[in-house]
Amino acid sequence: MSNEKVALITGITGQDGSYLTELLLEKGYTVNGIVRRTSNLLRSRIEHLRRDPKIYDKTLFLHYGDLSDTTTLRRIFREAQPRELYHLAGQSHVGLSFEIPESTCDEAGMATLRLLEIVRDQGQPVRFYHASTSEIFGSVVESPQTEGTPMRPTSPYGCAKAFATQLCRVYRQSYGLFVCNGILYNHESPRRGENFVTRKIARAAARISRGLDSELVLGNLDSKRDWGRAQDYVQAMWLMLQHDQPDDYVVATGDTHSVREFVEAAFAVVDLPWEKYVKRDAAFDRPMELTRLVGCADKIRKTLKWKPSGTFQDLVREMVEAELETLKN
Ligand code: GDR
Repeated sequence: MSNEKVALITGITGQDGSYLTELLLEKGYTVNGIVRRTSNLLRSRIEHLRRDPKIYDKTLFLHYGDLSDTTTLRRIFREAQPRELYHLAGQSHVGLSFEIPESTCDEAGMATLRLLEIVRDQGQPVRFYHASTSEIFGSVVESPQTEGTPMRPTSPYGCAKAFATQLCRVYRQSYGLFVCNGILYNHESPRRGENFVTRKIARAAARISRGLDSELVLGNLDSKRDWGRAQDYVQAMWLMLQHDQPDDYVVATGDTHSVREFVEAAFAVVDLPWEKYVKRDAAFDRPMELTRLVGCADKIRKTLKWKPSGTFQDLVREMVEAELETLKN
């Protein structure tokens, strides 16, 4: 009799994958993660778990694989026998998706199709979480956006995610698979990749305050985003797969702030005048920019009793303080 609490995560070394792994391990799951041969496991966000002999190869297993390699993916499914699949992997930088559109679309779009096909062939039912995104809404027709807002993506990444989101719906309706789209708005943490704007700002504020850098070069300061905490958002992913019905949910705070406000708040933590250090460079602008995205999370709040924690100021402080802490080492 197989253990019911077995999860498989694609993108386990990413921000969300690492927090989700911690959450599932706490809940008594056996967690399997797919990692690329090229992943730098040594400095990865799950290194503390990999070094823990009570966890690694006991309740946490890593499998080498690639999202373009169906044979290996099928082998991993056979070995791990997962009951829940969290599909988080893929190139997720919107700006970069204009420079490498083909690989972005293959990872965000086609890989989801491959996984849906594999899940469809499994002997045991597998609950499937797909990491969808607010980027599917693109040039929005309404604000705030809900699960019913039409998809009008404006980047290669957004287009691929829209394709994958709709495919998940098709597989749910056509084959009765338990597939959920988590339509997540921006979610941040000290583990955010360094080329996303919040981490870039937090890191620069900390380094400038310690005299290690002298300026911060950014793109559009007027863009507004609905920024939440990654730790809360992985909780939402898990809740979706525990519900009795598969469905799609917007996960957001409902509150927006501009990039400029993030900068102001971050430099306030280190008590420096931001105007002195921040420069603008159009090289960081995107060919098409979404200036305002804000989500309505009423459905997940009501149905799954999820809610975000903390304030925008708390999030900025947490990120800047984490950067200051790393500079001590
Ligand atoms: P986003 O996140 O594109 O919203 O996608 P990002 O942090 O990259 O950009 C947010 C906003 O900041 C503006 N900006 C800059 N962005 C970056 N990266 N670097 C800069 O120097 C800079 N200056 C200004 C951007 O133009 C944008 O308006 C994130 C990703 O995690 C996606 O994978 C995810 O799907 C969505 O959030 C929800």
